[in-house]
Amino acid sequence: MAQPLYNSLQQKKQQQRKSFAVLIDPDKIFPEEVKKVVTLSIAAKVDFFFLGGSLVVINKIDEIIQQIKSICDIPVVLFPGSPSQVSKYADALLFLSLISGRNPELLIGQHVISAPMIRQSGLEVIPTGYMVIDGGAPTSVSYMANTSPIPNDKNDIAMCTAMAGEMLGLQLIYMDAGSGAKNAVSEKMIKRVADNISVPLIVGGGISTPEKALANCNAGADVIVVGNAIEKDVNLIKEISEAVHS
Ligand code: 1GP
Repeated sequence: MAQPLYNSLQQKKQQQRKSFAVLIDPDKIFPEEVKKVVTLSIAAKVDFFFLGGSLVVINKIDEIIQQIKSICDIPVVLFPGSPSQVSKYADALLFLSLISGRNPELLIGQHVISAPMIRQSGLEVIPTGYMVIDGGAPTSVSYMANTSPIPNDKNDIAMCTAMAGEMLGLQLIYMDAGSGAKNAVSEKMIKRVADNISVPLIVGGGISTPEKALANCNAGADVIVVGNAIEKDVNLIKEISEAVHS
C-alpha cells in the first residue's frame, strides 16, 4: 500500500527537518473555532493536523475534516482513541498499538475489529508503536487504556520498548505523556529513545511552550504534537511552529 505521508516523514528525518502537528480533539472544538485554528496554522506553516481523542463523545470527525479540507491542504492524520474514530476524508491514520501497556485489546484486539473498515476507507495506514509515559497525574489516555504508563524516569524501559516496537515492524514511535499532562516527557528519555531507533519519533503530551518544543526536537523528536495548550491560547501555534522549524 502506498505511504506518501510516511515517506515524506522519513525524508524529513533524513534531512533533520522537524515537523509540528496541531492536535484537534473533536469534542473540544466548535465549528466556528476550526476556521480560526486552521487559518493560524496555515500562516504558521503547521505540517499536520492530528485528529482524535481518548474518548470522543460527539462524533463530528467527518464534518471537521471536511471543514479543514475546504480551507487548506495541510494533511489530516487520524490519531484514534477507538475504532469509531475513522474517517475516509483524512489523509492517513496512525494504526496505534499500545506497546507500553499489556492490554491485549489495545495491542491487537481493536485492530482486528477495525481492519476491514480501515481497508475499505482507502486511508494511508501508518503502524505506530504508542508509548504512554507517566505525566505526573492520571490522564484520559492512562485511564481509558487501563494499563500502567512507563514511569517518567525509566529511560531504559522506554528505550527497550521503542526498540522492540521497531523490531516488530512498527514504522513510527509515539511517546505521549497524555493530553494536558502535568509533566511532559523528559528530554533525557526522548534522547535515550531517539538514539536507539531509526524510525521517526513523535512526542506529545503537556508541551506548552516553544522552549520545551525546541528542547524536545534537539533531544531527537521528529514530530511535536500540541493540543491542550493551543486550546487555551491559539497564539501558541505560531510560537511553537517557529521553534520547531528553527
Ligand atoms: C495527547 O500528545 C497529545 O495525546 C497532545 O497532548 O494535548 O497535552 O498537547 P496535549
